[in-house]
Amino acid sequence: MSSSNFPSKTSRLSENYGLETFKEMRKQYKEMISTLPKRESEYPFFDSCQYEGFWYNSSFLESALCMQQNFKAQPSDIFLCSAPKTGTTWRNALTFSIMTRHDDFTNSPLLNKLPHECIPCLELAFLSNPKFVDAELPLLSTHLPYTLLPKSILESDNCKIIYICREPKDTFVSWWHFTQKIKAKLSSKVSLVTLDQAFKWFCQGKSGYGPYWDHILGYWKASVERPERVFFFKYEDLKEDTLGYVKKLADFMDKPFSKEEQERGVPQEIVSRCNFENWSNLEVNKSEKYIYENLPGVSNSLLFRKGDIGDWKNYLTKDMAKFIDDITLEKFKSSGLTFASSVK
Ligand code: PAP
Repeated sequence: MSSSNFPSKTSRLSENYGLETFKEMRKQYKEMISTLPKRESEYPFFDSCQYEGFWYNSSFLESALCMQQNFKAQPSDIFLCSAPKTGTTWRNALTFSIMTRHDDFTNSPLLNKLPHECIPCLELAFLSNPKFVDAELPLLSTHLPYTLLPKSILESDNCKIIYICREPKDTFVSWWHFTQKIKAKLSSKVSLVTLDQAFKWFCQGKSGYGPYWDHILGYWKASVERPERVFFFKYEDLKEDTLGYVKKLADFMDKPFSKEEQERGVPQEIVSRCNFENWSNLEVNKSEKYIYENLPGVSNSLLFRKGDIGDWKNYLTKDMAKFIDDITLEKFKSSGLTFASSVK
């Protein structure tokens, strides 16, 4: 990737940041986190705890709290935010491709790495190596709810947020499959979570980074208040008009396609490279390699399942669907936000 395309920058870590301070900070947060309400986690290797209304894996929360103090957003930064299983991988591949389109695609890191590895995830970077957030490209990703983003992002007049969300029933089904597969991979001795149990957790708001509806609402409200800073869109709309959204994303990122690029079909090229069929068939995306050292069981291939809209119909009873739809209607009433399949 050529560095000339991006502004030279100072570190995104606070001046007084050092490994010792970081270790000390984590120790203090660990103690605080040990006092929080807990529940059995859908992931076999983490505790789940509740903090300021949202459920987190304890280690991610520890890291998110350290980041709140130490992460300094830069004016040109773009934060790719989403709840899990809502289209993170696809949105990240598209935005990364838009941002790096002037480089030769045959050398693109996306051909050998997941978008997750090309774009630092805030809470995971702080868990393993905080210096990852000093990546050259001004793209960073996170599953954190709006309220837990570092203050330097919330208070910035410049940096931008791109948030993708997905219809709640499909998000639930995707999440359930994902967590089941991780458990199955890790050990045949780990008991799997039934669909009914997972459904109960999800509806009670206890899925990772949940309540899912509150996660969406935080970013939705921010996008209504500051549309020039927060771009909010839905997985379903991206599927329906991928080309239109690639252009809208490029405009929002201040990287609009020139007339000449449009004539050469550059936006179409990005759409077709990142579509589910092409993307999921890359060797790297079929790999059983684990994405993160500290997330055992999460292999690249797990991020690609079907990529369909309405797959919930294959798993949920009518009553279950109505139950989720009722929550969606209640939570989003008077917000102006709707999902087609939840509207009665
Ligand atoms: P993450 O939170 O673990 O990063 P995320 O990428 O947000 O996961 O969501 C995974 C979903 O996006 C999967 O949906 P499914 O379980 O219903 O199939 C996955 O298949 C889908 N997905 C991944 N890549 C693409 C793509 N290029 N186009 C459309 N959907 C995709």
